[in-house]
Amino acid sequence: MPDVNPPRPATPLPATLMAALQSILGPRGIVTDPSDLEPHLSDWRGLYHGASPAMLRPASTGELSAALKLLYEAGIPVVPQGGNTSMVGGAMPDESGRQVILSLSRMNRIRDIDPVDMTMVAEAGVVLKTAQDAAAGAGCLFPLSLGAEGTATIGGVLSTNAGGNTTVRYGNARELMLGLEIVLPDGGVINGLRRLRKDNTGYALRHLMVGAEGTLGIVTAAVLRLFPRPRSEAIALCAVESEEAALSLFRRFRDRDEGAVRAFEYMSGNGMDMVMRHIDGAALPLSERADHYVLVDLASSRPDADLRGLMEVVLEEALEAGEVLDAALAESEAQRHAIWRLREEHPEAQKKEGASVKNDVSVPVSKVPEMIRRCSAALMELIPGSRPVPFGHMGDGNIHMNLEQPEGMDPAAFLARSHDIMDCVNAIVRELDGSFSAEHGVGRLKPDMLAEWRGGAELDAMRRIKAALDPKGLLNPGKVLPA
Ligand code: FAD
Ligand code: 2HG
Ligand code: ZN
Repeated sequence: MPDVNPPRPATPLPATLMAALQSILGPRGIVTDPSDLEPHLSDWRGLYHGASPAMLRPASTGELSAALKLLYEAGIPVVPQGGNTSMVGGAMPDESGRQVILSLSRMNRIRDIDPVDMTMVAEAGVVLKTAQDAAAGAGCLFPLSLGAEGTATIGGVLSTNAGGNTTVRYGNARELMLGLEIVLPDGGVINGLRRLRKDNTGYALRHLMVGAEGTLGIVTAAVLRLFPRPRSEAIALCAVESEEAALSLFRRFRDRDEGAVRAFEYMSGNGMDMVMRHIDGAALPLSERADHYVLVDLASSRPDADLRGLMEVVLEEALEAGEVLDAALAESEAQRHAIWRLREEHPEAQKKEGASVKNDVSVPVSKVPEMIRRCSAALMELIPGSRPVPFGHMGDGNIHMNLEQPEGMDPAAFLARSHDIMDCVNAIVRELDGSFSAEHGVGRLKPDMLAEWRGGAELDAMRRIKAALDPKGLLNPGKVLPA
């Protein structure tokens, strides 16, 4: 459990500032009613509960720029918030009651889709699923895909450099962005909505903003890359013999046809048991329970690609080698959806099972099996009866090395051990040349880890960049950089 203080009552904004903001943003542009603010003051994991005097909802880049300029002059701290699905408390105002929330929810237009340039210009408040659907409507694909896609926004996924299920094929959010429109902390606007594949014109400020978690500037719109839509697909759920067998299966697919692998996701027996227990309609399409599973998702834009053939050949080889124990190939869209649901519902099932501690770690792909084995053993020794729930993006070396409380243990007593649990995993991940945050970011939860892992010249350079762009330290204070 993070160390936090109870929220203090919000400090109202000065009346003159309020009046000036109202004249810029209009009646729909400022929320101060406590019951309307309430959903914006707690995070998805329930780790943080903040306080805030107001939430600003600008309807345009011009409005946002003018409002931010006023707040900057008045020295008011600002916390950008998209869909509020951060796993690290990144979009939470703190307990001081002074931080204003900035929501981009009214900036939710798709400004343009160009199937020749293969680009989409989307405002920051566009929900990820809406962007995917708009791309599909134009006969294209926007490939970023994650469990929170019905709520997470374009501004949020870019600001966290989100990964998700298809990174193995298409890259993180960064790789899917060509240009950005940005509002700086003092209200300055950078119009970088260039749809260019090549653009080496000075420092790549757009890339500095991606993954900055709202500490350097506000993303207001983005040029996103589109891809040809898939016309052939094959999806299977496999029970595999071990973590090593899962990696070996990944290599078999990659060696045969690297471009065909759209997702390669690992799940443990513990996690799948929780999905079966808590998720309505979940059913295992295999003959029996296993300790390890993988979801293999192959896709191609070629209508004649024989992906089912590829799937069958590779699985046959792996069955003969004793790596795959059983496999179910989706025969219909409904079965495809049902298999993906078993994977996507892992976070929800873990939440319903009780208290858990998340470790969003990455290691070189070759070291994933060793990492899972060593962390699982160390965690069970640290807290007897606890249940490791490793799952996630094996093809990227990114496993959510989560730990569920022992059955019957007081959740608060388990969460009191959060620091020990994270330290235990991080020590092993560090030995394996990994990272303490693969895709969820640093947010409010992990600045201390950033100091420990990225100290010296690297952290110093980060601090100098922050001081140069936000000299008053008003944008998302307390996030990413340690105090
Ligand atoms: P928020 O949570 O609102 O904000 C995230 C951060 O970005 C905060 O620091 C905030 O201040 C900042 N921010 C938001 N909008 C802007 C903006 N316009 N300009 C500047 N800063 C801004 N993440 C993954 O990477 N991969 C996954 O597979 C994945 N799966 C998830 C599954 C579930 C069920 C949930 C709840 C979360 C998951 N996440 C995953 C984490 C989260 O969804 C992503 O990090 C997502 O990118 C956050 O988007 P959001 O709009 O909700 O941003
Ligand atoms: C996922 O891959 C998300 O489902 C969430 O990144 C991971 O709940 C988690 O730990
Ligand atoms: Zn993930």
